[in-house]
Parts: sequence; C-alpha cells; structure tokens
Amino acid sequence: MASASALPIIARKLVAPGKGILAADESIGTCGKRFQKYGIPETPEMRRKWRGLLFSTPGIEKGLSGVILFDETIRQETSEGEPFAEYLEGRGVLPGIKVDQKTEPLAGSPEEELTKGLEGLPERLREYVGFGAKFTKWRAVIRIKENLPTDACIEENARRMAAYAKESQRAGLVPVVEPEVLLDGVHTLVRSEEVIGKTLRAVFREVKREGCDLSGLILKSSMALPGKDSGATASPGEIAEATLRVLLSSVPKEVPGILFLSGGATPEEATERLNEIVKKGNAINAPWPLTFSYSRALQDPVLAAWRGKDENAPQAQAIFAERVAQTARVSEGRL
Ligand code: 5MM
Repeated sequence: MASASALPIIARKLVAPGKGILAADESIGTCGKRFQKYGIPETPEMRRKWRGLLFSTPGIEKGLSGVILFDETIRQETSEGEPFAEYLEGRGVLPGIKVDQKTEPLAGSPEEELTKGLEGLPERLREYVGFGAKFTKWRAVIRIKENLPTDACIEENARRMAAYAKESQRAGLVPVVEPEVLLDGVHTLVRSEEVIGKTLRAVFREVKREGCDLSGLILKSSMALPGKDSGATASPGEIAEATLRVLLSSVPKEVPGILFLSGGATPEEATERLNEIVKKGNAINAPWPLTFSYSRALQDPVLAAWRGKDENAPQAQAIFAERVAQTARVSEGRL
C-alpha cells in the first residue's frame, strides 16, 4: 500500500505533462449499451477482449498516465494470462478503479440521484490495493432542469464523495472526485457555469471538512456547456472561458490537477474544447495542469472499427493509438 506521502507523487504522475487518463470503467450496463449498437455479445469474455484491445495498443503509454478500470476488469487478464492492472503498470500506465456503485433516487426529488458505494468501501479498497490499483474514482451525477439541481442533491452527493475521498486516501489510493454536471437539458452556458461552481464549492467544502489532503486528490470535471437540447451553440473559446472562470473561482490551487470528462461530446468537440481550455489556461497561468479523462471521446471510433471482430483489431488499435496521441498533444495545447 502506498504511504500517505506517496499520494501527491501518484497524483502528479496522473496529470504529467502531455498525458491524460482513459476512462474504461463503464459498468456492465453502460458497456452493454455501447456493445448493443454493433450487435457485440454482452459477455464477460467480449468485455475482456475489448478492454484487452485498448490496453495492448502499441504506443498508448506515451499519452496515457492511467486507466480507470471497472470491478470486473481489474479481476480479468490479458490473453497471455497477465492481470490487467499488472500489465498496465508494466507499461508505465497507472491502474485505477471506479469504486462508486450505482445510484438511488433522492427522497423528495425523484429525478435526482445519489451515488452509492460507501458501505463496505474500506474492505473493497484493500482488495483493490491487492490487485495493484493506485487510484480510485467516484462519480456523482447532477442534473440541470428548471428547479434542479436541489441543494439536497448537491450537498448529499458532496458529503458522500468527500467521505469516499477520505477512505481512499486512508487506503493509500489517490481519489479522483467526479461530480458530473450533465449535458442533458435546455439550460444556457451561464446556468451550466453556475451549477458547476455551486457543486464544486460544496465538494471542496466537504473534502476539507473530512480532512482530506488536497495535494493527494484529483478533480474530474464537466466543461461548462449549454444544454444539449437548448438549441444554443457556444464556441470552444466561450466554453473555455466559462470553464476556466468557474474552476478558478471554486477549485483550491493545492489540487494537483484537473481532468475533464467528455460527457457525450463527439471526439472532435472534446478535442477542440480541451485544446482551447489548455491554451487559455496556459495563457493565464492556471494553477493546475488541465487534461483529459475521456471514455466515449476516446473509445467511440475504436469500438465502431472493432465491432467485436478479431480481424478488425489491428485497424481499431491504429485508430485508438491516433486518438490517444492527438488528445495527448491537445492536453499540452499543441493542436
Ligand atoms: C461521465 O462518465 C465518465 C467519463 O466518460 P465520458 O468521457 O464518456 O463522459 C466515465 O468515467 C464514467 O464514470 C464511466 O463510464 C462509468 O459510467 P457508468 O454509468 O457505467 O457507471
């Protein structure tokens, strides 16, 4: 197990210049939805093959500092029989693990959800340390509507997230806190910025109240964006300005780095927006490295090429290698 003093070192490795994180932690249901699109059988073996294809792609270690795994995946092996976590670490890519477990409706506000996963967490963390995990991730979902999010949703999700972060640090694992403000909805860019700010302030207030070491914790955030169904568009420049403004006003500078999720944006949008955020962040000397932790924006074109067929694997890996290389360049503002 890593000592408490190792946490900031691991955290800084995760946001090393020119690198970001592959989120490959889709739960069985979410992975199933992605597979259904191409008629890929939803079996543990096909999920193992898919993750194996991604992880064994030549050259990805140049652009990936880490990979977030799902519980099933951390128990699986490469086709040569090496556990995935060991295999990744051997390639210089830190293995992480998603530790939140499904959601429950918020009492009195049925459209909102609270993330579960605190029960039995210390035991699960110990097991993941045994598998070689170096960091963990916990996601909460915040929905924007006319009267949402409620304060109760933000506050309780923030409280649970902070409790998780503290447990993770106790276990010697760097927590990645991911309060995802969803893109779904008809809201404006201004409203997205407001909700992200309110959520992040609650998260960091609770994280401090728990006594977490801010230098051994990473934030994974949404970008500030107009709602998907709002009919509004915002340029990458406007998105970058709003995103940086809200982060600067709500994230402590001691945090070693900020990752962005892609949230349903296309690979091209996710690339362009990150590029602008990083360039503008560099121009104003933002206090943190800003990089990616994408799932769909890295994986979608790869899955479309693979379609569950062994003969498509080389082509799919070539596409993945290029997506990683391009996104990594962007994370240095080098597009
Ligand atoms: C928001 O989802 C995270 C980032 O993915 P995108 O870049 O596609 O937005 C992702 O890490 C997510 O937490 C996992 O895919 C797990 O999601 P589920 O819904 O399966 O728990």
